[in-house]
Amino acid sequence: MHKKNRVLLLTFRPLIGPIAVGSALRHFRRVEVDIVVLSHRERGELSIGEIESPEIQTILKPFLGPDLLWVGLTVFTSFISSALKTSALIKAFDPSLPVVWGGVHPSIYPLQPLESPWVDVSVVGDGEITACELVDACRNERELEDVLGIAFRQDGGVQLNPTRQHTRLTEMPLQDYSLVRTRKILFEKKYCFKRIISVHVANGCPFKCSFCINTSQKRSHSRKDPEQVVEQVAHLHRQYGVDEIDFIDELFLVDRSWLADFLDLLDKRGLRVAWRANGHAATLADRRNYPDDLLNRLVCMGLKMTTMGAESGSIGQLRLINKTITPETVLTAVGRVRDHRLYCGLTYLIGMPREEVADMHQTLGHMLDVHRHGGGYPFLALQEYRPYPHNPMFQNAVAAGFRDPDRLTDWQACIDFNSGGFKWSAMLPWITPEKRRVIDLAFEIQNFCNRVLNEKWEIPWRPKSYATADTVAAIMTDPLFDRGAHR
Ligand code: B12
Ligand code: SF4
Repeated sequence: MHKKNRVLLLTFRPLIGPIAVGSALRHFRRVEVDIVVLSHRERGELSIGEIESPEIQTILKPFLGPDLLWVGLTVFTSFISSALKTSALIKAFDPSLPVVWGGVHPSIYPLQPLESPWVDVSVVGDGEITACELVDACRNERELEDVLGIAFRQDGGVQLNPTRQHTRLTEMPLQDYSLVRTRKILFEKKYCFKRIISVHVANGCPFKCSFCINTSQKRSHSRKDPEQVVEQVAHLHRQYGVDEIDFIDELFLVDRSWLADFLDLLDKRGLRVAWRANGHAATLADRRNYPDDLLNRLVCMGLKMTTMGAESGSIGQLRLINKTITPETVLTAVGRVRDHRLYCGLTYLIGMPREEVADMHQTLGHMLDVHRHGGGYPFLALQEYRPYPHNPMFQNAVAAGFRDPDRLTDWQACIDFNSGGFKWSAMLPWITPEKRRVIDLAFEIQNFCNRVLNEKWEIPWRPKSYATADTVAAIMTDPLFDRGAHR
């Protein structure tokens, strides 16, 4: 009989969660781990759409075997259908092989995965230690009742165990990227750089924006020590010769004393790697507490780009979302970033429950202001608001008529990869046809502002055509906005 000593982790592209879980499993339980990406990318296409069973089967087959302890899936809401198809295929291979769902969707809605007969365990929140304890359970060394942060089926019903504390990142091993078996996806061809790899060094965020998933998940801010991060960078540099590292955690650039230690260590080890990281406009605009010397040093030590949340051009909305910035703060931060010859990304959010057409109009105007102020170089990323339970904005969404689907199949019916993941207009009752039109115009403005970088960086999803300056001027003087004159 085969000794069961392997865990298969499947994902539909996000890699960092599975790498964190897989590295912990290797380190703490010494099991074999295969991380496999079920994506069209594996045949060379950059698509985030649905993946069908025959294709899943082809990618999956070589990795299924009698030595598996359990199979885990990382599930974002938009991948529920793909995750269900995959789980069904695993159960068809071996009905007794436990299927575990972790990641964002099970963390927000822990009981929903168990509506499917193909899912055995749903993992809530951080998964490193939970995954290890699931290995213990498969080896009959622990009862599922004793594994914190899971939901599972029992006695014809479903049991939800108490929540697990957040992972102490300083106690976690180096992230082992070699566990990823489907390599084409390891490096993102992102922007103009060729071999760019995502690295995650911190959980949560010190800010408390009312719409944010970090606020929902009450993830307190914690991060690895600078020594650990520099070791990770050195390792990736050695092993893969990466061109650039993308620090994906929420606010890499905020803690000055941590950053100073990090830069000293990079310097001491002579590591010359390009990198990008997220910042916060409130910090980057603050010349006194975030002096030019520090920005200069960051640039000298390889920082190429920083992204920050602008969210809205309306002061009222910024207050409502508890963003601790004004539109002016963002312009100041953009100016400083521009002066230091850094690329700058700005994220915007549109379509929140108490956002009027006038607020949206101000956001459109702010995007154009940022574009001009940054000399045409800021890269804008506009997203439509999506409600997450357990944060203050969610209450507003519910008050405005939002009902989050309470069954997995209902979520499935909302998925639409052609409109950013979901059928937003149908789901968010406050998005009137008029607001829908403004949101579409906002995307036109975004594309207009991104034109230079879209082409320079050969962004794969860049639009085929762009609005002209005249069209943009016409948009901004559209009678649609008359009623919503700036407040
Ligand atoms: C980085 C990131 C990305 C990167 C991923 C880069 C990479 N190479 O992995 C990119 C840019 C690719 C990306 C894309 C998208 N993203 Co994204 N992304 C994030 C972000 C900022 C961090 C995720 C991350 O890696 N965290 C670090 C890891 C360690 O944490 P984690 O993923 O939560 O994993 C832990 C647990 O969840 C658990 N776990 C995870 N998987 C598993 C599996 C098992 C078996 C177990 C036991 C446990 C477990 O254990 C892990 C360790 O503790 C989050 C926001 C956030 N703060 O979560 C959004 C977020 C996850 N993304 C989101 C979305 C919507 C998307 C897109 C669909 C957007 C779009 N429309 O294109 C695409 C998906 C495309 C695709 N095919 O994947 C949403 C998900 C919403 C939802 N309800 O599912 C989030 C929450 C953003 C948001 N606020 O809306 N994303
Ligand atoms: S939106 Fe950004 S700054 Fe605000 S809580 Fe979320 S991650 Fe933090």
